[in-house]
Amino acid sequence: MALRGRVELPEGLTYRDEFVTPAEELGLIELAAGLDMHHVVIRDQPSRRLVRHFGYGYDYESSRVREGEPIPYELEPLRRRAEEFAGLDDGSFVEALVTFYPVGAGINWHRDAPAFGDRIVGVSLGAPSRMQLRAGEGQDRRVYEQVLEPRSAYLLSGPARRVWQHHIPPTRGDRYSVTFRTLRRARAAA
Ligand SMILES: O=C(O)CCC(=O)C(=O)O
Repeated sequence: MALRGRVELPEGLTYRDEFVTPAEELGLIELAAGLDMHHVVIRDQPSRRLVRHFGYGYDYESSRVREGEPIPYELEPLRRRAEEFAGLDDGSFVEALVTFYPVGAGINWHRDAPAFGDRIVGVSLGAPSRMQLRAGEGQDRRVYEQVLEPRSAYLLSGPARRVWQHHIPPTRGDRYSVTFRTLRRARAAA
């Protein structure tokens, strides 16, 4: 789908290439490929992408967050690196979401659930893809497209997280992502 609007870098979007090494990428893909993942089902419609939540789970039907199985130790170094990238203390990222996008899968326009905190880091593995972002309506529509190279990471914070919507158009190759999120409740209590 064509992105129409004034091109503007969203405030709060930071992108970094080579966030993980090729060897780390291979290990992470191996880990992700071995996971038992499930399709996201929203209003009886299963998504093409597959997910597995750690730390906290997200119920897409009720929009509720609930505590789930612990983040696997193999993801801990990546979690810590993502926290440093986001300027967060050790232990801030309490949720790790592993997503598999087989060829042709993407994710629709959305903002991440308000239950999650203000800083979100996504790490891309496998096939390259694009993240498109949009904000505002009509004449005020602003748009941006960020290529997500394999091994890269992005940080969504501030307006890029709270105001802008993002989506990933159908991928041309198998892509994995690991998304780290804080909990608003946990941050408020800290
Ligand atoms: O795969 C990605 O990098 C984006 C994931 C995402 O937007 C989400 O799960 O809400």
